[in-house]
Order: sequence, then C-alpha cells, then structure tokens
Amino acid sequence: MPSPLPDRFPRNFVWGTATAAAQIEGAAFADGKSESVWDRLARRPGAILQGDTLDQACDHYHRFDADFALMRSLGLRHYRLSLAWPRLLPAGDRTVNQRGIDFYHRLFDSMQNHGITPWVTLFHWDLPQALEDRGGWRSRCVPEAFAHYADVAVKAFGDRVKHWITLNEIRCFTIHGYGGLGKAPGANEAPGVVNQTIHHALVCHGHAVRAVREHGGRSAKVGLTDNCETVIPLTETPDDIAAARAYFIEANQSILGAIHGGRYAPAYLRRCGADRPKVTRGDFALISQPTDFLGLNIYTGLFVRAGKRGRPEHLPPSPSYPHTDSPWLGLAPRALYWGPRLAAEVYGVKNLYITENGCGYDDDRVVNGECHDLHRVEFLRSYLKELQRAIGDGAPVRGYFLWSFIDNFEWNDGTTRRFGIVHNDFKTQRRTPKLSAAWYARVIAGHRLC
Ligand code: PNW
Repeated sequence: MPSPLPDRFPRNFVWGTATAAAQIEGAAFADGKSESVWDRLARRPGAILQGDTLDQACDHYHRFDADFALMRSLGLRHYRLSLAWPRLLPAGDRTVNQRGIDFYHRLFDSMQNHGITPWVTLFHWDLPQALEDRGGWRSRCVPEAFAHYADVAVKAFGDRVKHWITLNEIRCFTIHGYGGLGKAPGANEAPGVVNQTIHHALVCHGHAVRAVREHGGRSAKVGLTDNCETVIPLTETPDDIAAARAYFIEANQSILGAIHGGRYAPAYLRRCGADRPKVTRGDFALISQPTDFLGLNIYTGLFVRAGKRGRPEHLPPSPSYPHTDSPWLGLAPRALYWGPRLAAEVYGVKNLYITENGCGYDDDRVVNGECHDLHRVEFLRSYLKELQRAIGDGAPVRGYFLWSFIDNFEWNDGTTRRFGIVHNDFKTQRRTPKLSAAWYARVIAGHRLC
C-alpha cells in the first residue's frame, strides 16, 4: 500500500507567483533606464516572434498598484520579482540612477500596503547593453560591475527586502545567450568562451551572497535560483533511481556541483578539456559561501533508466509525447518530485523553494469576461500533487512560486506564449484572472489541492 498523501501542505508553506522586470515592467527607456541586451536583441529582425519588443510589456511600471491589489484579492502574499539593473545603474557600474531607486521604493511601498512579501532576484537576464559592449559575460567586467550593483541594491532596499535571489537560471543566459541558441545577446561563441561566461556568473552569485551578508541585515536570506537539469527515473526502482541520480550529478556539475563542491569536479574539467574555464585565485571562496536556500525552476524533466551495467540512459521523448505550446516543455509532473528530492540528497540542501513552475499556451482567450484555461489547472494540479508527495517523503521544500502572475513578454516567443494565471490584453492592458487564478487562490486559502 502506498502511503496516503498528506492532506495539507505544511502550515508555513510559502505560496507565491513570479515575474521578472524585463518581462512585465515596460517603460523600457523611461526615467533614465538604459538599453538592456534584450532591448537590443528585440530590434534584430527575426529574433522575437512577431517582432514584439519589451518597450511596453505589461506596463507594470505604471500599473503596479492595481496589480498588487489584484494579487492581494487572490490571496497571494508572496511575490518573486526582479530588479532591472539598467534602471538602477544605466552604465552597468558607476552612477546610480536615483529615479530608478525611487521607482522600486514606490513599488515596495505598494507591496507593503497590500501585505505582500517581496522575493527579489538581482539578475534576471537584462544585462545593461553598455556592459555587453565591453565584452559582457565573456569578460571579467561583468562580475566587477555586478559586485557594485549588488552593493547598491542591497543597501538601498535591504531594510524592506529580506529574501534575495542572486541570479536566475545561469544556464539560460550563458549557454542560450552565448552558445548560439538565440537568447540575448544572441551570440555564437566557442565552448571555451561559453564555459567562461558560466564561471563569471558563478562569481556574480558569490558577490550577491557577500553583498547580502554585508548589507542585508541579520534576518536577510539569500540563495541562487537554478534551472538544474531535472532527472526522472523511468521507473521508481533502485536501479533506475541510482541511474537518475548519477545522471543528475553529472548534468549539474558546472553550476550546482561547483557551488556546493567548492571547486569544479575533476570529471567536469576532464570533459571540458582545453575549453575549461579560467579560475582566478579567490573565486571559489566567493562562489561556495554558504547560502540559506536553493531555488529551483522546474518545468519539465529528462527520463533516465539504468542501461547496460547500470549505465544511465536518457530516453528522449517521441514527437507525440504530450507537451505545452513550448516545444521544450513536455508534461512531466514527476519533475516536481525528483527535482527537489535529488537536489536535497545530492547537495545536502536544507531549504528548497520552487521559484518557478508553470506552463505556456498560445490560445488563452477571454470570452464573456472569462478565460477557461483548463489545461493549466490540470497541468498545475498534476505537478503540485507530486510536490506534495516529495514533501511527504521528506524533501525540504518550503515554498512554491507559480510562473507567472500574468501573461508577459516571453523572451523569444514575445507576447504570443502566455504563462500567466492572469490574462493580459497587450493592446488595452486589461487584466482578467483566468480559471487557474481562481483555482490557485482556493489552493492557497486551504493549503490543499482542490
Ligand atoms: C524561465 N528551456 O525560462 C525563465 O526564468 C522565465 O523568465 C521564463 O519566462 C519562464 O521560464 C518560461 O519560459 C526558461 O528552454 C526558458 O528549457 C527556457 C527554458 C527553460 C527556462
């Protein structure tokens, strides 16, 4: 007999939603904000679906008060957002843009008035173009500038922000940004350069931890958000579980392995060969500082089984495997079981948060004032059931942030792909909570699936 699912999520479980500055704020060139690498990429023909830009996005810059009122009406008391580096330090380093600081003070005031706790990501992909012009993530100039940026942000907002996330998804803005996979800055570099961008991102993570410890106050908490390779054993048998675990360790050596191991694993360096990253003395003292939690963005997973002599074997899905409208986002609810479980077991992490989980579709429509996103409700429900099973089996998951509060600028997919539980009409900026928003509000209110 399988053990029954615990009826409720833990009492202090944190329920929230997540967004990122570049994807919702708009006002891309207002009040002294400079161009980001995404503002630049959006002007390259063919880079973004339908030629969409981030100029307006959800116009959250001017509408945050109403957005927080809506959030509150859904019972959402935790919100993960990011700060726009080009708004705060338009050149990337040097001069602070006071109007940018003032904007986030107004925003945090409004959150406080609505009883919503901020979880703030320092970097969610919007590198100031001025830094890209100096070499971007390829160059040491970014960690140097970031150290200053992190100090400025934590000093300015540390009295009201107590939950800090250093960087969002290192793999995405390095490998997908510099390895020819189309994300900003849309570069196509050799593997050695890409490995170096990852290393520089790890150094930035370290600087963010240092800045929070130095300026954040005693109760401040800090951690990374990673989209680790999530691995699911094909069957939940000892052989497949051992294979999945071995695959997980190897696939995550460059980021989570490095941070928690205090060095690059010899096996990783061997695989890199001549393309191994250059490490400067002192880097790993910064990179491997203890953190308070690990954030995982989990959307899907890789199925692995024990092959010949137990060797991990990855089974790629066939074309008709069910997926969302994002081709990369196959339905894999058990990712929310095995992701937290393996991360906790392999790295000994004591506090985990799911900092993103959700699904994107292209046909969410408002008809007679309603948006019937039944597919999203079923998707989320099936994933959360597995998360509940993970918690029941001892995975230290403390919270869950649904991506996303609102349909927003979905990077290369522009405004076509909708991830929100609140529908946004990008022409009128009219917000309409979808069925999934009403469902999630009930889950939060009852601490249980319904
Ligand atoms: C995450 N993939 O991105 C980001 O953190 C969000 O900004 C984004 O809007 C959200 O997920 C939905 O896409 C990812 O190709 C984008 O595997 C692509 C991948 C993973 C994560």
